[in-house]
Amino acid sequence: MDTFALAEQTICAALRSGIREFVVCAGARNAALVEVLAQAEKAQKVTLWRHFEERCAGFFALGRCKSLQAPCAVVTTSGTAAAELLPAMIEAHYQHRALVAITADRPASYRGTGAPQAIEQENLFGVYAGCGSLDQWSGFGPWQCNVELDEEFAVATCDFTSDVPPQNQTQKPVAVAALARWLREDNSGGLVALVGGLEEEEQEEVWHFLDALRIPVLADATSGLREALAHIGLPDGDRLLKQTPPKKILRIGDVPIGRFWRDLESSPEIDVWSITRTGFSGLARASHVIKGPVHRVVKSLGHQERVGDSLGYFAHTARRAAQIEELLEAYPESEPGWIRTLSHYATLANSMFLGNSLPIREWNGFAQWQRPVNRVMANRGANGIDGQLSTWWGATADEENSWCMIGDLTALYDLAAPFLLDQCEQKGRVIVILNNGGGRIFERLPRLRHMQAGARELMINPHALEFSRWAAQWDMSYVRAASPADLDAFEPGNRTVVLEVQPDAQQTTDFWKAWEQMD
Ligand SMILES: Cc1ncc(C[n+]2csc(CCOP(=O)(O)OP(=O)(O)O)c2C)c(N)n1
Repeated sequence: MDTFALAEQTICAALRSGIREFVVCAGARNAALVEVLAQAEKAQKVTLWRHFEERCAGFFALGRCKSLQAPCAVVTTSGTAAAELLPAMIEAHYQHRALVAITADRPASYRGTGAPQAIEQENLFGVYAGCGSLDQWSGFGPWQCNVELDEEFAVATCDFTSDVPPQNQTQKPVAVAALARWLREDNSGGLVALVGGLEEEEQEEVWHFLDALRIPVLADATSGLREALAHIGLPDGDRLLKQTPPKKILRIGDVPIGRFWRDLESSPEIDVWSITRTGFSGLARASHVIKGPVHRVVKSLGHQERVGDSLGYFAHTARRAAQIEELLEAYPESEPGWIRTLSHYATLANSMFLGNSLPIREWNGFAQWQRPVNRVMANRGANGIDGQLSTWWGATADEENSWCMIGDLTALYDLAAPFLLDQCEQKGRVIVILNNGGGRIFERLPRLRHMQAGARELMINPHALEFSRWAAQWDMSYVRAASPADLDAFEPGNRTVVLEVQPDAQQTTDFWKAWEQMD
């Protein structure tokens, strides 16, 4: 088929499958697709974003999927350009998001030849994405559409009139009888809920469900319910559960972040049920999984009788919470102390994206509990520190007052993300970089403490890089905060602000030492 006609056909199939946003990463091979998309934008059929760096573009598109609750496509040229999408496709697979890669390829005869910019692109993402024409795609989960195009093409005027919006899929009922029975059965050995990330539409139903059960809850910030469920929450929950493990765990939402979830691998006697949108059990050992939109599953469980706190965790919670408050007051410039301070400021934000590694963990443990923080997000599919800024930018592209908080290596990973800055809303946008000079999470892991100095340095990657220069390169404002008092006059502005926070290393060490000694 004529290259331009094929490009037009590809984009029309994308429109038919419900894709309305495209991130364009241009090259000679995908130029015909770019031409068709530019015409579609002019005809107001699509919104276009552009980036030169496909890894960033992939994560940005993932953020768009999250925010739109609809598909988003990245359009790449051939060769390693297409391969740069792999991390975002993996993340989309585990998050079950409709991220689509439209990869321009050289004609099939080039495969295996080593000719310039010709790689084995068909099925490039392996188990992480289906591959074929967009008419074959279910509309759920990641997908690759690989199109063989010539570089030469003649431009024609496209006709987008055949674009039909996709039919709403009918929802299948989910079988919940066994879970309903399990919830009513003997709870004398303790039933605890671990709540991972939830979609916004899932949250309210989950709140009512857990409030009725009145069981102890450990809710991640990404559930959106961390503060709203504080009345049945477990401060310092991971330690409390380790000391007194319950017989039954109900997990709701994404795979929980905390230590106790990981420890469940070695406690097969604890019975685990998961209600999850993605269907991943999140455990390598046996457990029960119900896959479906969480709010619908919870709703079909019907009215819940109060189960309560049969192991008496709540008797400890007030004291634990008070102990944590004391430590945070004693070490305000430690990393947890900073998280507490920043979590007060963040209540003014419309959203908060938390970077993997320590920021998300320390936020779960030490952010304030009194006032809910709007829309807390993260990439917890594969727990990577890559693409965090790009995902955040995509998830909040048209939103004012959006904040993110990431570690310094995480920031260094995604230095080209601000290429999208001028295409997105900047008002009130704040990038908090918790700069502790490397990957300090590895200092917190007990199993790595026996490593020798040289090896420890290899793990941590210490550095003294200046984020002010990165901010200047992209014309972002820059504020450095060495003590919480430096934030008194802090005001986000009309341009993106980089707020570099430098926790006091000694206070952080002292905080954790005192925290470990808490009983
Ligand atoms: C893509 C990717 N590479 C490597 C890792 C392993 N890893 C986990 S945390 C971390 C260090 C992160 O450092 P930083 O962003 O400074 O945060 P901190 O640990 O100091 O909170 C690394 C390298 C990962 N999760 N993802």
